[in-house]
Amino acid sequence: MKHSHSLFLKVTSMREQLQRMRDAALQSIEQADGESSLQDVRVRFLGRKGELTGLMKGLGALSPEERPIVGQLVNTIKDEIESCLESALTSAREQEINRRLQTERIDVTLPGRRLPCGTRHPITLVIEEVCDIFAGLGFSVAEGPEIEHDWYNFEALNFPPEHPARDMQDTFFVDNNLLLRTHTSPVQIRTMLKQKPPVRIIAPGTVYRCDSDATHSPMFHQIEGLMVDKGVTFGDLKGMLTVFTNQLFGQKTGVRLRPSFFPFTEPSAEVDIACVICGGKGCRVCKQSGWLEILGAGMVDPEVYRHVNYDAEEISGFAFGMGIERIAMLKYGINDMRLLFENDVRFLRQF
Ligand code: 2NM
Repeated sequence: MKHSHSLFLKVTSMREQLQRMRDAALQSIEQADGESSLQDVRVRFLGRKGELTGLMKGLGALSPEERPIVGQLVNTIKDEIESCLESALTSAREQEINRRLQTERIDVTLPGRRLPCGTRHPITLVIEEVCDIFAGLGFSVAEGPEIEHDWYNFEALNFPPEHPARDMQDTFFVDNNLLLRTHTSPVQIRTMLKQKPPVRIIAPGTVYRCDSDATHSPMFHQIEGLMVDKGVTFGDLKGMLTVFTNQLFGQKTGVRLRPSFFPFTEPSAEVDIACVICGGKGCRVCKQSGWLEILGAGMVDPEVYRHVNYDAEEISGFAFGMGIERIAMLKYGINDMRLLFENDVRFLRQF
């Protein structure tokens, strides 16, 4: 009886202790604000060093009769705290998701931010347009080095040894036999050395001449063309260039050829178009002549064929060359060539 009375007392005191702990845990859960403070509550009561765990360690001190009674009580309260924590955690997570859905709301139908986008340089635009027109006439694009051997740039093109263009005054020399190409013609020479006729190429690119003033830049751009086959005539040249100028400047643009001279062509011609500014009446741009020179051209000289091992008795061909800066200025109404090299975005954005 004495024994059972003290058992009753001990168990009662443990039960009260456990119930206080449960009430404290449930209150903490109720007051907790969000997932992480709920995790703190879990640590405080159920963690390895938590209050309930501490009490469970005390079970060992109880008698065999007391132990199962209190043990069951501890488990019941542990389960109660745990399930209460679980449901509080679930609703805290739900609340957090709802909060984020409210505050992080985005309108996926809004237009995106535009990336700043550049424009192509007017020189590039003209090169592309000229290449496109000649692509339509069966020409393909060829390229070559900007640093050239004297032989490809002058010798093979029939420039005599004392020609003024070979002078230090006109050409940038890298050393005795190496120079910055003064035209893209060496590309045609390299192509003919590699390839038998028929040849139909255009060669766009940067070229260099020792010349710098209001109307000359030491670095500028050219497109040259070459067509070699059996039976190519001066009439083919004139026809191709007429189709070309009409496509570039408009169907009604007048075209004329004047006799000229180049070391690499014979006969040679200068090609004019009716002034695109005044329509041929005469103005400042065409110096009152009504005509603008835009191309040089001619039938390739047999001396050039000899250098590339072509048989001038078997084939014939024409070649032509034009400066891109001048065409860009005429096409877009640019009155100062320096605008093409300063790269002021306020200018470039207009194209
Ligand atoms: C021009 C004018 C006339 C030309 C000639 C050649 C080659 F390599 F075939 F001989 N290429 N380019 C040529 C002819 C260039 O530029 C005003």
